[in-house]
Amino acid sequence: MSSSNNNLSNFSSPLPDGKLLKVGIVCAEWNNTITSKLFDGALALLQKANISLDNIEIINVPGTFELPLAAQKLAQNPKIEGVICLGCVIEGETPHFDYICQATAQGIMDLGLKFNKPIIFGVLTTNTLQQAEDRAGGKHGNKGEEAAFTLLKMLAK
Ligand code: DLZ
Repeated sequence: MSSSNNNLSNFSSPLPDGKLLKVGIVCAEWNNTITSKLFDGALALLQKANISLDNIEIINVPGTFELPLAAQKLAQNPKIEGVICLGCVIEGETPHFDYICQATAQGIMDLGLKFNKPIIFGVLTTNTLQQAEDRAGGKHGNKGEEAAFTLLKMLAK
């Protein structure tokens, strides 16, 4: 179901408790006005789930394409149980959108399977800036919050 029919910040199940968890966030700087909101949403949700700032490792990377490499660095740490990857790719005039989205999604999936840890795809892939704003704390909720909630749900299984 598309996020326009399904608010990203409305969760149908209770928030799992994360008190004993250590997790990572990797956030892309490209489209920073959007990714900073995804980051704020993810961080707030993790803290609401009782994860202290000391137990959240944060890495910033230049763009979405660099997310898998930084997430791998975190995933290699046995103390880190899962990683949230945050980025925003907006379609432009050249085919960069397809290359970045495909490579990043594949890289993130491969990492999760390789390390047997949840590595969450908190990446907006939109046609317009407006669509990204709508999903970064706008009318369709916040993809960063949704990614953090997904991580907690996967770790609670
Ligand atoms: C190059 C590029 C372009 C055109 N667009 C985006 C984008 O919309 N979102 C994003 O996160 N990153 C973009 N990048 C940067 C790439 O992810 C990567 O950082 C560069 O290709 C590295 O040279």
